[in-house]
Amino acid sequence: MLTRVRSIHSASLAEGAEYVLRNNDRGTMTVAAPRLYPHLWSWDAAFVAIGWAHLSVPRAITELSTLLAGQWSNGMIPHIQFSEGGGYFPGPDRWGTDSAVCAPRGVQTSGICQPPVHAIAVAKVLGRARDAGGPDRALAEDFLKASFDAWMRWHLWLAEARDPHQHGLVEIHHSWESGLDNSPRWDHSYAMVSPGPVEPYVRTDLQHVADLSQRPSDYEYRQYAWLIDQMRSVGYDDTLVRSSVDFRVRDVLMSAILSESSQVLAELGDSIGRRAQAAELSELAGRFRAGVTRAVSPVTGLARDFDVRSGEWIHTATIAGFAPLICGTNPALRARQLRILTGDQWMGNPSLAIPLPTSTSPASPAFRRTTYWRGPVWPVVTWLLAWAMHRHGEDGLAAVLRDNSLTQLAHGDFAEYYDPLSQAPLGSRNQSWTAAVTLDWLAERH
Ligand code: 9WN
Repeated sequence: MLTRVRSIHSASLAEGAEYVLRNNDRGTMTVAAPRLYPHLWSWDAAFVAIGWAHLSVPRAITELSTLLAGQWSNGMIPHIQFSEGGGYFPGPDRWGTDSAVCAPRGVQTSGICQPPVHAIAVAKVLGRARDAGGPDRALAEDFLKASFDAWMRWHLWLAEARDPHQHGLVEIHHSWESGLDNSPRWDHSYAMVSPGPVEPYVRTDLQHVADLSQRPSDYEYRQYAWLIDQMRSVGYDDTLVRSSVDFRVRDVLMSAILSESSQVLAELGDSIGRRAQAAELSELAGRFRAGVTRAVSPVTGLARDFDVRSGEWIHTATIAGFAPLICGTNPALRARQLRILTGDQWMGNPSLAIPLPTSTSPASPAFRRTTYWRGPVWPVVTWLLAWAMHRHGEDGLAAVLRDNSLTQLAHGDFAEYYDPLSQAPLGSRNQSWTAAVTLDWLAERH
């Protein structure tokens, strides 16, 4: 049985989180981090909007509107929308999306996507606005009505372009699309990506972290650049990319997020009388829920990704294995997954300083305590899990996740990720989404 670690939080933690968001605010977009990520990232923007909703509902809506300004005509919401500020590799020139038929004009974006957590943000912002009432409420209701079709097109694009044969799993073409960039769940697939000559580039990320081993390796970056060059060379055309890119994996966590977000969007649609669209979204949620449940290994009880090129399931024990807890599944599997999550291979592992879900199981040979998505705890992922727990009726575990996270965050550095054994902050500091989820958790506790 997991214990809840008592956290001493104070108004100053909320003040610190607010400072981070305001400091990273560039007017109509919040950069993901002040130096490491000086642009708007798609799934970051959703979490950031949830944070903003506690400070200003209009500002939260601006964030989501800015994000939508970058939407492609096929429905894709790109993973980066570039600000005026430079200093990030790969920047707009490397992506070269100007030549992509579907890319928007007048807004510079990358050419891939990220997990569709946005409907969750719309629902959270609306919930907050409804509580506030008055002009905030009216603004948020109007925003939902005005933006509903755009969110719907985003979900339909994922379902059609990334799951054309209806496996109930979203196919990704770069590990950046998963948001869990160098997770060991991708090692099998990257072993088959042998970069040819790539145009020269300079990594900017290494200028902003003290310990380079916390970031992906140079070889991994070469593979990342190679995949971008491959997609750019076919103009980011959905069909051509699928038939030519060297990385093709059905991502089980992204699929679970699409499923649950589609259900949330269906509920939002129902609330504004868009019944036919709501029914279509619920059906989509069911299709991806079934795909995620089918991806579970009967042996380990964890969900697996599927490598399309080799035709193999990927068994590495990462946080993605708990995808069914995000989108709901049958009661027996749910009970089994909850036992695993709270057991000694995961949150109950005696080596952990605080019982929290790590990005890779601390009992796995692939676990690296300080390397990016290979082991550290990411507060934003904990938030997503806690949100899902709450939504599916596991309020006790949701509260444990929240309180233990607030303990982890108590120092106010708002790090991108944390060493699960020592609690040392890692990666960027003053990361926007870390501040945003802190604000949401603090508000929930009041
Ligand atoms: C590449 C912004 C993003 C997050 C991702 C995280 C990291 C980018 C990078 O930062 O990725 O997209 O340069 O490493 O992995 O989840 O959205 O915070």
